[in-house]
Amino acid sequence: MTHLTLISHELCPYVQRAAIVLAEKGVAFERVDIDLSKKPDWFLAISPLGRVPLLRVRDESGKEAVLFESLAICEYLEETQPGPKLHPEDAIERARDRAWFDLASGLLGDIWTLETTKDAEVFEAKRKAIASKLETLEGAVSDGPYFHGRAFSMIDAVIASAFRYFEVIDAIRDTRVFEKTPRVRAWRAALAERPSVKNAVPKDYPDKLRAFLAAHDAYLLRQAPAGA
Ligand SMILES: N[C@@H](CCC(=O)N[C@@H](CS)C(=O)NCC(=O)O)C(=O)O
Repeated sequence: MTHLTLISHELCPYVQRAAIVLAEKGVAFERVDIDLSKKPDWFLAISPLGRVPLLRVRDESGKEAVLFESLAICEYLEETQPGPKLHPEDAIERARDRAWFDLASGLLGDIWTLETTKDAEVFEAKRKAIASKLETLEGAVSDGPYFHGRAFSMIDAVIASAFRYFEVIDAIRDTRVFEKTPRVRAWRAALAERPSVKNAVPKDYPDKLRAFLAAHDAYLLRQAPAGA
């Protein structure tokens, strides 16, 4: 049997994509979290870009391959692993979803800056960019509960970690990025309840994310109302 190891970081949103796909497919895997501020030598030796996630794939003969980039890993899992197919059967829908992956990754980039910037203007620009991307998605999402309706699919796995950030961010300071997007709000709520999504991060994820924000002296925290 093939042995899969997901090289991870506890907070990484890209890692969560692969963890969610593995859980949806019911595939056993080992997860190894590393400290990205002190990348181990063994990790640097096998990671072409020095980033997580990596997926180590060891076959029955002991031969090992290392995959990198979250979307490539998700596509590999979809092609090779048992369990439900996560991509739509229709080629047009599949192609569109892959196009939406690009927006989802752009959203993660915007959120990274929103949570790490020390600058008020940058924060506001990113807040607006995120709201605008969510408004674009509002026109594409189904009646729910998931992106394509009743079946959970790859686009759900790819975007869930972006939505999760706002459980912590909006508790500190309401960014109102979901204000004009009722369908995306409902989609986000459905994803938050999905076991594969819940279990893609440790139980103390909110505390760890807050500690990360504090370590970055984030504008988000500095501007938080007293007591938040
Ligand atoms: N495009 C990559 C992004 C992965 C990424 O940026 N991972 C971050 C952690 S969330 C990382 O490993 N950063 C370490 C670094 O850049 O030094 C993917 O989809 O996998």
